[in-house]
Amino acid sequence: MFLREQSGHGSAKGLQHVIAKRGRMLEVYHHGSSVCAAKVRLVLMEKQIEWTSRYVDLLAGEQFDPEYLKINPRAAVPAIIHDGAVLTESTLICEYLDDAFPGARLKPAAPLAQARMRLWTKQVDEEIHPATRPLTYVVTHRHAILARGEAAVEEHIASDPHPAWRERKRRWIYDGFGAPDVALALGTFVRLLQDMDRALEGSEWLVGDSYTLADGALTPYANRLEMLGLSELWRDRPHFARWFAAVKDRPSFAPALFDYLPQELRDRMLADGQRALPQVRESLRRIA
Ligand SMILES: N[C@@H](CCC(=O)N[C@@H](CS)C(=O)NCC(=O)O)C(=O)O
Repeated sequence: MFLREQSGHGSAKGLQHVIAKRGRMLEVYHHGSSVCAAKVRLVLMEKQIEWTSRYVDLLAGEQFDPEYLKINPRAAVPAIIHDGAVLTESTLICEYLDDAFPGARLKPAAPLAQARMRLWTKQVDEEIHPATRPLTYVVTHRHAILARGEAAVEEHIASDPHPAWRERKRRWIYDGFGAPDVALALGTFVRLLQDMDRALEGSEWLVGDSYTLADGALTPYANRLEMLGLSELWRDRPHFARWFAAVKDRPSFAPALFDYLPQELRDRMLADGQRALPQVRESLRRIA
């Protein structure tokens, strides 16, 4: 279970005791393939903040561990504990880290630019993140789950506490690209790429000429699209392509995106992405 890394701070006396003993350190609860957690790791790397890794293995169901649920009752990563305080929600965590720690400022100073930065991060939270899950499932996760046999598939679906999610997962796993919300998700990304390309035509980064939290927020999603074999989406988007190359060149990119991603998972995602190409192309033709 995930608390194994906290030797000497056993869970018997409860979370408050554990937090109090940890003092001023910054602990980050995260997982290698989580896009939201990668967003937070990017900020940590950009600002060169010292942090302690608390790995929550989502694939092993550690997000449902009762001790972790005390940190994030929504059973999701990332979460941080800093100076004894728990904070969840990746976008808020990123802003908090930028405000609370020295280092490069990732939030523009001007109020209007700040609002424009938040237009991007709001879109990530409200539209882009929800669209990522169906795509990731139908391109890659479903194959690994189906390979374990029918009983394991049912167990996987049943492990989700929310009935609506159970139904959606069932369709992603059994119907793949035929699941009802997949075309909608692809359409969301097609629109995103169009919006980003347009914004990047006039400036180096998403909000003006400095790298901001908006660029960091979108980076893990661009990377996920690429890993899932969806780079066709920016074949005719030269400004986006230039931005993505620049983001990849930053020293934060590789450690934030790949250091915690098990190689086997990375290879599987890339291979499944290639395998899904004909279906991706067919779906894109249908929604064009
Ligand atoms: N709005 C939340 C979303 C967090 C979220 O969905 N995290 C995913 C990983 S990216 C997760 O932990 N999922 C748990 C699961 O798959 O059961 C945030 O931005 O932090």
